[in-house]
Amino acid sequence: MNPTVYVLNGPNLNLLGMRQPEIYGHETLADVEAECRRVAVELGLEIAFRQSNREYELIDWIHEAREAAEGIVINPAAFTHTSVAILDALNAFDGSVLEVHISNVHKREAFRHHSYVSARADGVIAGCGTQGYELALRRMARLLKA
Ligand code: DHK
Repeated sequence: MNPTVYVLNGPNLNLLGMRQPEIYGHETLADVEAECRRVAVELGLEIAFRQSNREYELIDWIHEAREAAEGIVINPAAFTHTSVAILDALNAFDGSVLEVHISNVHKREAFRHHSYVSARADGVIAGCGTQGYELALRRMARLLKA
C-alpha cells in the first residue's frame, strides 16, 4: 500500500491567491491541492490535504496522523511563529515532518524569522512559492523510501 502523507495548512491559507498576492502569489489553495494530488500520484503517495484557521484542529489532525500517516508536510502559517502546542504535537509524531513556507520568511519581518516547528522538522522549504509543496512531497517520497 502507498504511504500516506498529511499536507496540513494553517490560518489564512484559505485566502491564498486573494490575500497579498505580491507575497503569496496568485494560485489558490485549491490549485495547490490539485498540484499536490498530481505529484502524489506520480510519487506513489496517498495524501490527505487540509486547512484550518483553528490551532486545535491542526493539533487534532497531527494526532490523527500518528495512526494514519507516515509523513506530514505542514505550512503552519502564522502558528509557525507562536505555537509551542503544534511543536509538541509534532514531537509526538514518529514519522517524517517537512515544514513549508510559501514566502521567504527570512527576508521578511523579524518576528517571522523564528519557527517553533523547525525544532522538529526534518527539512524546511521557504521562499519557493507554492512550488514548495511539490518540492516537499518529492523530498518526503525520498525520505519514506530510505
Ligand atoms: C504564511 C503565513 O500566513 C505567514 O504567517 C507566515 C507563511 C509565512 C508562508 O510563507 O507560507 O509568516
